[in-house]
Amino acid sequence: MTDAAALTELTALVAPAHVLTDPASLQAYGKDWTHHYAPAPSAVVLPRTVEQVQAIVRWANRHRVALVPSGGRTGLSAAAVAARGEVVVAFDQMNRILAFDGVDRSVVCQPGVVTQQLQRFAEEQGLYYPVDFASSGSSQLGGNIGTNAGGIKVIRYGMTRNWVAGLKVVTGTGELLDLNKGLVKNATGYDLRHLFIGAEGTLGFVVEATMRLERAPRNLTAMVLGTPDFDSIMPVLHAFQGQLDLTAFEFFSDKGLAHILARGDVPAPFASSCPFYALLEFEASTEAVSEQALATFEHCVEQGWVLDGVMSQSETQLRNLWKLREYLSETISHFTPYKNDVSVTVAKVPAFLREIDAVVAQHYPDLEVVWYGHIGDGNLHLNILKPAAMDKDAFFARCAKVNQWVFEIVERFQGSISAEHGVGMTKRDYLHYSRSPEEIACMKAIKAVFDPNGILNPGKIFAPE
Ligand code: S2G
Ligand code: ZN
Repeated sequence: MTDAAALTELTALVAPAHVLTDPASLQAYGKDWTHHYAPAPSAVVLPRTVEQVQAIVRWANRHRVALVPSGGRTGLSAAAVAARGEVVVAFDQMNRILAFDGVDRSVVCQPGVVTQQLQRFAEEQGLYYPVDFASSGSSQLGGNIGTNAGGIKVIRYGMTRNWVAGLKVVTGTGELLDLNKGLVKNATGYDLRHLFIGAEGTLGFVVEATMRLERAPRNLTAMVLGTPDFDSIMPVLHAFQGQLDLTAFEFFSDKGLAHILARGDVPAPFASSCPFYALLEFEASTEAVSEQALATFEHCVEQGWVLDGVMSQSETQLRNLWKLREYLSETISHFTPYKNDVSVTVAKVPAFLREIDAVVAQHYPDLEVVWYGHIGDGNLHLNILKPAAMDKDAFFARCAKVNQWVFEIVERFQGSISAEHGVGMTKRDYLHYSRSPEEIACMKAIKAVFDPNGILNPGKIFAPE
């Protein structure tokens, strides 16, 4: 817990109104979208400048106070949860777009810029910021960079990492590093920016990011295709990838679709009901491309991989088809789902899916399992829904038991126990299934370089020593 004298000193570093200790603020700022840990910070501080962030980090070193970075609080691994009296450093007041360069197609942003704010700014310049996911309306760039956020366009545009041209970070000793400065080419030793991207605020806090933008896509068109089983989905991916430059390839199960249709505000893609659905997207830049897409659809039907399908004919229909996938996370959230976010190389997906599905069916015969994810990237989201009558802790304990079987399969397939949601606290006990002891030792050595007193987001990625 942070003592009164230290808090008085902290308050002097920022505007008094920017240190919060009331219970409502502690609850609101001390959490993310996970439900595993009760938020319990001792204070929340909202810096407005880089210099204030540096002063806060130096203050934390003097008083040995742990700091937890907080952005849009949409994280899914408890990486931004303050559960042990830490001080939350919330970047909501650092939310401005500082500069734009049309020649470099670069935007200089503060960490509190909301993802959707950057997407809209790019559109206003006739350009495109191509990292997108369900929470983009509230997630912040600093958090996207801290977790190397992925989402629904990775198959064509990659992860957040691919779009960071420059990064200013404040390290655990309070020093400011200005990394890569927006350069396209810079072969001058280690590219340190990539250490901080995906480090979940454990090596340094992002205080400014130079993001690259892409040309705007032309006439995006989506198809939703009903498939008879898991095994048919990957041949559909390969058939379409052989003919089109896909911007997305997602999947979801019939259970996922049922929850979406139960909302009553999203139309069904077509009349028939199928066990699984693929959602793919491409630029119908010419009539020939659209005809190729339809021909490939016919081929997939002939092969028995597809039972039914629809292609968007308008912007509205494109958006409605995407709602079938993008609304899933929010729609099932009130079932307090136990979430797994795993990945393997795309070639291994069919065999991997078969094994995981068998283990899940064996251990959760009585629980509802909802499958969806970015299957074109080899990334699957496995959500186990909590029955209303089941106690949350008992439910999480039961699901955690199954983790060992799920993660043993992930390890055997040389996959990742966390494809895009990060490690945080929810996955730190399983890190060894995807990272070797030597790798973990190197990561801890790097942590000691940038945060020698261990005040930056301790207990995240690695269990407390
Ligand atoms: C998705 C969002 C969070 C989740 O929908 O792709 O990454 O797993 C997820 O519900
Ligand atoms: Zn996802």
